[in-house]
Amino acid sequence: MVVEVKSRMEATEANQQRVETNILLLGAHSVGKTALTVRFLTRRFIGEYGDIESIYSRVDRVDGQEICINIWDSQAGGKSCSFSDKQLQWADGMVLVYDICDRASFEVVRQQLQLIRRSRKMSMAPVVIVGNKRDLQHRRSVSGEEGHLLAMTERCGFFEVSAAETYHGVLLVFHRLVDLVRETRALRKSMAGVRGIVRSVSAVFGKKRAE
Ligand SMILES: Nc1nc2c(ncn2[C@@H]2O[C@H](COP(=O)(O)OP(=O)(O)OP(=O)(O)O)[C@@H](O)[C@H]2O)c(=O)[nH]1
Ligand SMILES: [Mg+2]
Repeated sequence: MVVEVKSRMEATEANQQRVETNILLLGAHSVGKTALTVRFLTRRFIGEYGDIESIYSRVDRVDGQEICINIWDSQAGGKSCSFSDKQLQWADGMVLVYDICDRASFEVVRQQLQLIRRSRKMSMAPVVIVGNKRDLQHRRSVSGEEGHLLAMTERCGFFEVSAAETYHGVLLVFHRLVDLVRETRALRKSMAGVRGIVRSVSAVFGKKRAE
């Protein structure tokens, strides 16, 4: 079951102009998906989190535009890398999280990326990869370079953060993804415009040739 939680901010600031951005958080069990979500929403790190899969919302102003950021904090089944079609259909962009101390969780992100790139809707979708638990340097098993390389190869954003230690790094992750979603939407819109022009021009010239 997925619980939908609307923040107080969103409830009080109803606005027709508001743009919705749906962000899906994926990654293996215990990498810190809920910790990152809670940090972003409340600026706090609680330490232990329940196992409820939820969609949360927060309203932010980015470049003067009000954006309602909906976050689907998914629940991982063990080291499983699966996710549903429903989640893919819902998402505008994704955050793929691994734990820098857990190599298996990095492999889960790699597999999830492959599955995402193979799906029709998400093949070009914005993705940000996050190596979490940066505070645990002494237990690191995935280097920053490896994370960077994967992100570069797959055209993704990349951050290493600690949900336990800082709010700012976590804020950058979500805002970077919101930016990427906006860029993708603008690109799709301009491509649709060009396709429209091409259609009109071919209709006119096709007609002329037929006359
Ligand atoms: N040291 C450290 N611990 C963290 C950090 N982020 C999360 N944790 C801890 O890691 C454990 C798992 O965090 P969760 O946020 O519940 O992980 P999750 O990915 O949501 O796990 P599932 O919902 O079961 O898939 C908790 O004990 C957190 O306190 C971090 O940045 N540093
Ligand atoms: Mg969780």
